[in-house]
Amino acid sequence: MSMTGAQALWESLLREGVTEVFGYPGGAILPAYDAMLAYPIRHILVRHEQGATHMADGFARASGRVGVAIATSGPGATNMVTGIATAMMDSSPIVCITGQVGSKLIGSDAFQECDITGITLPITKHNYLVTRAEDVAPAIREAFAVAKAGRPGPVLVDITKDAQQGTCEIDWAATEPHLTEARDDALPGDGDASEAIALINRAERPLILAGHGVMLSGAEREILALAEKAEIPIAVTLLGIGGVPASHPLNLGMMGMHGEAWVNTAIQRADLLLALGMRFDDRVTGNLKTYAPTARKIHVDIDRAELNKNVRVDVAIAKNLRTALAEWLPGVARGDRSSWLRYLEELKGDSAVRDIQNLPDNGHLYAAHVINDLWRLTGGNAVVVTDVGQHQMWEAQYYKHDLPRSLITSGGLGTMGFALPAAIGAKIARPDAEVWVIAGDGGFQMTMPELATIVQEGLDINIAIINNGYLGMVRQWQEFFYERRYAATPITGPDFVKLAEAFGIWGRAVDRRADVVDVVTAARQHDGAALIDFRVEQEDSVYPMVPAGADLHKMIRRPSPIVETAAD
Ligand SMILES: Cc1cc2nc3c(=O)[nH]c(=O)nc-3n(C[C@H](O)[C@H](O)[C@H](O)COP(=O)(O)OP(=O)(O)OC[C@H]3O[C@@H](n4cnc5c(N)ncnc54)[C@H](O)[C@@H]3O)c2cc1C
Ligand SMILES: Cc1ncc(C[n+]2csc(CCOP(=O)(O)OP(=O)(O)O)c2C)c(N)n1
Ligand SMILES: [Mg+2]
Repeated sequence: MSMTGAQALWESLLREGVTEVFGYPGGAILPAYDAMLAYPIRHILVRHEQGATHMADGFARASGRVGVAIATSGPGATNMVTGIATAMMDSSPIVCITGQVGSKLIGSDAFQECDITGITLPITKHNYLVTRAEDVAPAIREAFAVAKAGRPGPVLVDITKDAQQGTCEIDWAATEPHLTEARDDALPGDGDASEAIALINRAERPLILAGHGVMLSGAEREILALAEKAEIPIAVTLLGIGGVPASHPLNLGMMGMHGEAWVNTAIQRADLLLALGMRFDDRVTGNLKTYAPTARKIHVDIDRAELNKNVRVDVAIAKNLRTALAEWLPGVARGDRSSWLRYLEELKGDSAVRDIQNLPDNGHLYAAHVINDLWRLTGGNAVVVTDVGQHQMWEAQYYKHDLPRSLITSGGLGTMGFALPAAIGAKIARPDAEVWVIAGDGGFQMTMPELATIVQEGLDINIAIINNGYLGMVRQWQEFFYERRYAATPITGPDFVKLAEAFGIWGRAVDRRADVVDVVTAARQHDGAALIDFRVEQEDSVYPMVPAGADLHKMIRRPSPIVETAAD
C-alpha cells in the first residue's frame, strides 16, 4: 500500500482503534493535520497543549484505553512536558505525537526547532524521532504497544515534516512490533506464591495496601476474594481509591499523609502488610525508619524496580497483580480475624468525634460538607476529576467511591491545572458518565481556557470550584509549620460565574450550606456544562495530617470538639 507518512500516521491510529485525539496544530505538524480530514477520527481542539496531554491522560484513566495528544514542534511540544510527566508518575498510558522541523534542518536552530525527544527522555517510557515516511507506521504501532505493556506510561513520537510529506510502501504485517516479552519469570531472591501464602495464613493482624495497580491489572475481583476469604482489612492509596468499593465493610479507607487516623494506626500495628500494586510513595509511608515496625511485608508489583526501593520487604514478587492473586487464592486459608477487626472498629470511634461531618452546623460553608453533599446527590456514581490541593484530599475523604476508575487525580506529580482538561478527556472516553470537576480556585485558574473546549465540543461537564481565596494546601503548611506567615498564598480570581457565562456556560455561586442541594440539583438537571463557585470557609485545614517525613502514627488531628458559633 502506497501512502504519505501523514496518511500512515492516521491509518496507524485507526488500526490501533483510536477514535478521538486531542491536539493543536502548527507548521511542523501541518501535513498530518491536512491528511487528517480524510479519516474518521474526531479531533478535539484544545486551548493549550498541556490541556491535550491531560485530556489524553484523563481519557486513559477513565477508560483503560490509550489516550492520544498531538502538537506542533517547539512551543507546542514543550507545552506538553507537564502533562507527560504527570502521566509518567501515575503510570497512565498516553501517546503524544509531535511535529518536528525537516530532517535536514535538525540541529540548525530552525524555526520552532526543539529537541523534544531529549527533553522528554526522562519522563517517557520511550520516545522516537521519526525522519522517514516508512518509519511512521512501525513507530506508532510500537508506541502503543510500549504505552500499554507491563507498567503503563507515556510514549512520544516526534515526526519530521519531511517524514510526514514523503511517500512510502507499507506492508502492515511487517509493522508488527517486536518487543521483548516482559520477564515474568522469577529471578534469584524473588519471592513466590508459597512464601506469600505461608505468611498470610500465619498472620494475626494482616492488612492489605491496595494501590493503583489493582485497577491497572483489573484485579478488583481477586483482591476482594482474597480479603473476604482470609478476613483481611484493606487500606487504599489515593490512586487506589475505587479499586475496592468504599462501602465494602473490609475497606478501611485511605492511608498516608491525609489518610484516616485508624488506617495509619493499623499500618503501625499490623503484623503483615500485603502491598499490592502500590509503590510506597513518601506521602504514604512517612518516616521510613519507623514505618510498620512490627509487620512482615509482601510486595507485588509488575515493575521490578519498585521492589525493595523504598521499603525493604520479606517477599518481593515481580508480577502482574491479577495473576499473582489468582495463584494465591486456592492456598489461602479461611481466616477469623475478628479481634483485629474489632480493634480497628474501636479506633474509628475516636475519629468520629473529630469528623467535621459530625459537628453541628455552624452556618459556615465547609468544603468537606460540599463534597459530602455532592457524593450523596450523585449517588456516588459520578466520575470525579480533581485538581491538586486541599479540595483533592477532602474529595478523597468524603466522596465515597464504589466504582473503579471513578476518581481521576494527579497523585505523583501533583499537577495543579490537571482537573478541567482531564475531565474533558474522561467525558470523551465515557460520554454517558456524569463527570464532575472538583478544583481549587488556584488550580482552576491554571487551565481555565479549556472551558472554551468544553463549549466548542458541546460537553456536559459539571464543575465545582472550591473557592477559599487561598492556595489552600500551601497556606495550611504555612499555618502549621511557618507560624501563619501567608507568603504568596492569598489568591484572587475572576467572578467565576461571570467567567462561565462569558464562555456560554451556566454558572451559580453558593455561600450557604442550605443552598448546596438546590444548586447542585439544578446543575445536574441543566442540559450542558455547568459551573458552581462554592465560596467556602477560607482557613480550614485537612485533617489528619502526618507532617512530611514524620512517623506515620504522629498525626495532627482536628481539634475536638470544635465549638464554634455562626459569629466566629
Ligand atoms: C497534595 C497531595 C497529597 C497526597 N496525599 C496522599 C495521601 O495521604 N495518601 C496517599 O495514598 N497518597 C497521597 N498522595 C498521592 C501520592 O503522592 C501517590 O501518588 C500515591 O500514593 C500513589 O499511589 P499508588 O502507589 O497506588 O499508585 P502509582 O503511583 O500509580 O503506582 C502504582 C504501582 O502499581 C504498579 N503496577 C502497575 N500495573 C500493575 C500490574 N498490572 N500489576 C502489578 N502492579 C502494577 C506500578 O508499577 C506502580 O508501582 C497525595 C498527592 C498529593 C498531590
Ligand atoms: C503546577 C503546580 N504548582 C504549584 C504546586 C504547589 N501546590 C500544591 S497545592 C497548592 C495550592 C492549591 O490551591 P488551590 O488550587 O486553590 O486548591 P486548595 O488547596 O485551596 O483547595 C499549590 C500551590 C503544584 N502542586 N502544582
Ligand atoms: Mg484554594
